Amino acid sequence: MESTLVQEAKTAFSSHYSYEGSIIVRAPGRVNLIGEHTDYNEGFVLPMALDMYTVIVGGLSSDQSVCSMTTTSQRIPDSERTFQYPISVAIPPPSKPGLWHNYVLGVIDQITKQCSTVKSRPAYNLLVHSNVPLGGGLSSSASLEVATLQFFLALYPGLIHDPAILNLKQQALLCQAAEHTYPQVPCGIMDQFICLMGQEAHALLINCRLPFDTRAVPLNDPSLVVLITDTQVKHALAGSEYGTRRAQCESAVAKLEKKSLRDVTLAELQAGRDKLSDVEYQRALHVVNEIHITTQAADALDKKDYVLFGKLMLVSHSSLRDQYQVSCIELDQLVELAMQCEGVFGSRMTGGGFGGCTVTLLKQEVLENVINHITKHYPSAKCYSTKPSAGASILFSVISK
Ligand code: GAF
Repeated sequence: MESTLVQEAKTAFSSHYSYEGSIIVRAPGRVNLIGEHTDYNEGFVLPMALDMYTVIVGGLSSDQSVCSMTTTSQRIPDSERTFQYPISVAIPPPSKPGLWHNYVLGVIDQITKQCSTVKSRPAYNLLVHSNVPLGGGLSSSASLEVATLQFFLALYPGLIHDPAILNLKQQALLCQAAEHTYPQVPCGIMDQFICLMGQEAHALLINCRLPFDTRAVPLNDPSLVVLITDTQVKHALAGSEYGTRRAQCESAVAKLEKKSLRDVTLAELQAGRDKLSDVEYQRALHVVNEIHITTQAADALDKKDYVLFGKLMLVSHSSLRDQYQVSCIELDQLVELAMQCEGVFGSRMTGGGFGGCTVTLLKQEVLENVINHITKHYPSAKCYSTKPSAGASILFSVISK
């Protein structure tokens, strides 16, 4: 049976473009359980794909000369919801940062650059409909990029066989490159990987160093809940500080004369402390510890040792707050509120930081109490009880190849 989200997307497409879409694709959002700001340091991350999705419905454009994209998102001003360009011109360059269509154009730009075997790229219409909270640290951006790639895999004849994107790792790297060049966010690879490779009932331990090995970790205990709590705030710092943190890590690595922070042990970091500024030391300390506890946490989950997993979540949160300094009052408050409740194993901020969401591991039997407690003291918090889901897919396509 089709989900409500897909039905809404189909209806929105036909009412906007006055014909039925011939392709439907979707890509999930994600929550990272542990391993924050480690991906661009070649470390480990442990995310899971969510049962929240970006759906794209679309098809060939009726006049074959204009490409058009539109979104149903109410968070985007009316005047910016639709974007069009003639197929005869080159793909428009990135426009003002923050515009949603940059994510779609970035993927098209990378397909054009990387997928040389594909000659025919007809004009299209597409509509984006999503229930992944925008800017909430649940990877709405990667979810849109990955859904966009699925859409063009279905639309462009032969693209699915292009050697540049035959496997999911290549597809994730293409989407990451799109995010670097169009929205110009210097993100790591975690989000695109999990949006493509998520598995039902599993979290995914990703080794963010070539060749990017992954290990599925079962997460299907019915007595357990992964609760996401949205602060509903996004501080302005979020954009610029991400790049600053990356630069601080790179500078620390250069001074320690290593290839990446993945190669630095705690003892080496302490021995090299004099070479680093205090800020660089604190940043590196977070990364080195976080990489270590992420693999420990994956092992704990394997053994269903939720007590240890919860403790490691708290260690991660404190380090993100104190050493990496990417938390904020609202995230700290939500973690504290969750930890005041019986039956909660652990809680931490998730994603880039400076707002967005926390992730909490708790017993199913206390879920209602925990939500009541959190929303009593933080009334604007939005809570989602989630389960690990599968990665992106083409749900429907009737384009002839
Ligand atoms: C954002 C980035 F996109 C990821 O690559 C990752 O670095 C994360 O912040 C922090 O762990 O989601």
